[in-house]
Amino acid sequence: MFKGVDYFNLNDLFSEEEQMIQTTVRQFVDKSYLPIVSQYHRLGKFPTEIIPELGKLGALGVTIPEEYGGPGLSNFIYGVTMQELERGDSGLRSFASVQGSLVMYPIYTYGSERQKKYWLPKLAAGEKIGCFGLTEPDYGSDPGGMLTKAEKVENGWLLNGSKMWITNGSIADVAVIWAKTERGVSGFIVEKDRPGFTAKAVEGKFSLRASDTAELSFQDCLIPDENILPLAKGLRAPLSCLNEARYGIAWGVVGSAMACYEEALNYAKTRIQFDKPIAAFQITQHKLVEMLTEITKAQMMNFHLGRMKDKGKAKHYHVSMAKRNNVRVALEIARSARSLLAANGIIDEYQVIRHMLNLESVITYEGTHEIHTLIIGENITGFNAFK
Ligand code: TGC
Ligand code: FAD
Repeated sequence: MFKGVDYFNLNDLFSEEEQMIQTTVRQFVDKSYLPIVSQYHRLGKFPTEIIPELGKLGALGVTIPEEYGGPGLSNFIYGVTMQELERGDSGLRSFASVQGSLVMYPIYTYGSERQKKYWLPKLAAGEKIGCFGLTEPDYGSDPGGMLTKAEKVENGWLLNGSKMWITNGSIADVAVIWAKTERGVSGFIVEKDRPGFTAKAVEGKFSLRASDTAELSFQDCLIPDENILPLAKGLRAPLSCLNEARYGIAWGVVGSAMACYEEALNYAKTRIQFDKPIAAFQITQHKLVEMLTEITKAQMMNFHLGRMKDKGKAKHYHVSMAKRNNVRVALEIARSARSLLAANGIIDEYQVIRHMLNLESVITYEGTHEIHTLIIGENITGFNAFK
C-alpha cells in the first residue's frame, strides 16, 4: 500500500495497476538505490550496475509497445514511474528520461522498422545505453541555430560538430544526434565506436553528480544511410521528443519535493531547540504547510495532465506549464527543507542538499524556466517573445 506524501488521497483514484507499479518502483528505490546514491554522488558517477534492474522494472521506455520489447504502459504510469525514481535522485530519473523519451521515443516515432526492431528491445532491457544530442556549446535555448552538420556523401552522411551537456553521453553505446542537412534538421543513430566520434565527461559539476554528463565531438564521422531516422524532418522532430521528457520531469520533480518534505517533517519532529521540537514553532509549521500545499497542487496538475495525455489531449504548452511550475516549486521546497535542517541540511547524511543542487539543473534543462514562460506566453497572447 502506498505510504507517501498524498494529502488529498489522490492515490485512491489510481487504478490497481497504477498503484502496484508505483509501489514496485518505490520499493526498488528504497532497497536498491537509496543505500548507494550518496556514495555515487560523492564519486560523481552514475551507478551503472542498476541499469538491468531498471530494465526489469519496465522503467526504460514505459510506453513503448511490447512488440518492441517495452512494457506498453500508459503515459500516466510513465509519470508515476518518473516520480518514484526522482524521489531517489534527479540523476536516476534523468537516466530513465533520456533512455525512454529521448532515445527510444525518437527511434520508435521516426525510425525504420529495422531500427526499431534492432534497438528498442536492447534499450528497454538496459542492455544498451542511449543519449540524445541537441544542445551545443553555443546553442542551448535556441537549438535551431545548431552548427552540427551532416553532409550527404556517396556511402552515407559525414557528421561534423559538437554537442554539449549530454546526459549519459560518456556511458552511452548509442547517441541520437540532431544535425543540419540538405533536408533540414535530421536525426542520426550514431554508435559509440564510429571513427570520428568522441565523448568526454564534464568535470566539476555541483549538480546532478550521480548522473553522467558529457561533451560529444564528431569529426568527419561517417554515418551509413541506414542510420538516419527516416521520418524525422525539421526541428519539430527533436522538439516533439522534448515534450515527452518534459512531461516525465513534471512528475519526477514532485518525487524530489516529496523526499525533501518527508525528511524535513521527520527532522522537525525530533530536533529539539529551546526545549521543544522545532516542529512546535509557528515558523516551522508555516514552512511545512507551504511545502505540502505546493506538493498537493503539483500532484493534482500531474494527475490531470497524465489523464489528458493518455486521451491525446495534452498539448506542448500544457506540458510546459507543468514542467515550469513543478520544477520551480520543487526547488523552493528543497531550499526550504534545507533551511529547516540548518547545518545538517548541508551534508549528504541527509538528502535535501542533493535534491536542492540537482534541481538547479532540472530548472535549466529541457527548456529553462524562462523558455517555458515564453512558450506559455506565446500560447495565451499569440505573440512570440523569443526573438
Ligand atoms: P519554432 O519555429 O517555434 O518551432 C520549430 C518547429 O517546431 C514546432 N514546435 C514543436 N513541435 C513539437 N513540440 C514542441 N514543443 C514544439 N515547439 C515548436 C513548430 O511548430 C515548428 O514546426 P514547423 O513544422 O512549423 O517547422 O522554433 P524556435 O527555433 O523559435 O524555438 C522554439 C523554442 C525556443 C520553444 C524551442 O527551441 C525550445 O524549446 N528551446 C529550449 C531547448 C530545450 O529545451 N532543449 C533541451 C535539450 S535536451 C535536454 O535538455 C535533456 S536533459 C534530459 C535529462 O537529463 O533528463
Ligand atoms: P542559454 O540558452 O545560453 O540561456 C542562458 C540564459 O538566457 C537562461 O537563463 C535562459 O533562460 C535565458 N534565455 C535564453 N533565451 C532567452 C529568451 N529568448 N528570452 C529570455 N531569456 C532567454 N541537452 C541535450 O541536448 N541533451 C541532454 O541530454 C542534456 N542534458 C543536460 C544535463 C544537464 C545536467 C544540464 C545542465 C543540461 C543538459 N542539456 C542537455 C542542455 C540543456 O538543455 C541546456 O542547458 C538548456 O536548454 C539551456 O541552454 P544553455 O545552458 O545553453 O543556456
